[in-house]
Amino acid sequence: MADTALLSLLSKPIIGKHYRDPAYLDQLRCIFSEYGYVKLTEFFIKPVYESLVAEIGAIQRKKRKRDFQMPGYATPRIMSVVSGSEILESSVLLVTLYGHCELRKTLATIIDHDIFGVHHREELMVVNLLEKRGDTHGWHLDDPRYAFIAVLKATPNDQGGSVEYISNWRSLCAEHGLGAEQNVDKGVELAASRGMIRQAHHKAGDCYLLNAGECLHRVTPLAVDKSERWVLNMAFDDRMSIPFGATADLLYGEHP
Ligand SMILES: O=C(O)CCC(=O)C(=O)O
Ligand SMILES: [Fe+2]
Repeated sequence: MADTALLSLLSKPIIGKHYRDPAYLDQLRCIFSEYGYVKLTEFFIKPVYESLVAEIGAIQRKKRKRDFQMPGYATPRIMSVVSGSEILESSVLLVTLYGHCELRKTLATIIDHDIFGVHHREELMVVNLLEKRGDTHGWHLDDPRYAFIAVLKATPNDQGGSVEYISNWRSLCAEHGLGAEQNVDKGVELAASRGMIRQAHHKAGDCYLLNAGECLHRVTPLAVDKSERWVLNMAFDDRMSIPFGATADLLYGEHP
């Protein structure tokens, strides 16, 4: 994107004006505080969203395929990824958006806490692509607490690619003596038997905010051939610096 076009795009409001309505923000804050998840519809104004789609379309050419079982969680990662470091090297738009004051202020209002960007080159911002039947981003927690996700390509409602999440996962595990990041299948079964797994589906253009450090979450396997789901995940935290596990490097780091 040319510098002048970028400047003119990002010097005006970038987020839909309903996100400046205190009553609406308050409603979103309540939902997020109760569930750890809130859908943000028509979040970016159209020209910003369209530039985002074009930018991710270009960036996705750098994707790397992944197909493995994540150690610890013991859940599948069958997907393609573009890491934070690749995005940092190639997209002024995304880097500028990540630090954008209006974006951070709006998210902080919904989270009800100041937020910081994260200092992990691979994990501060990533692109995840599900591209064929069976592709899935299995159950996990993120290292940073808050994931702001923009959905750029989506599947129809009944064809997989839905987000499932378990609110208060860490407390559930603590209550039952389960490791929150180890062999999560048992805890997921327990949550399922108690009706604690929530599901959300998103169409292209939807965004959502997740307390990804507390809610175990996954994206269900794509159910049909020739379907695609693309997301951009921007990570934030209310702590200035945070500990990182090995999972982000395994998924996004440079290895064959
Ligand atoms: O694709 C999604 O909606 C979730 C992405 C996610 O969980 C992640 O990037 O850690
Ligand atoms: Fe995640």
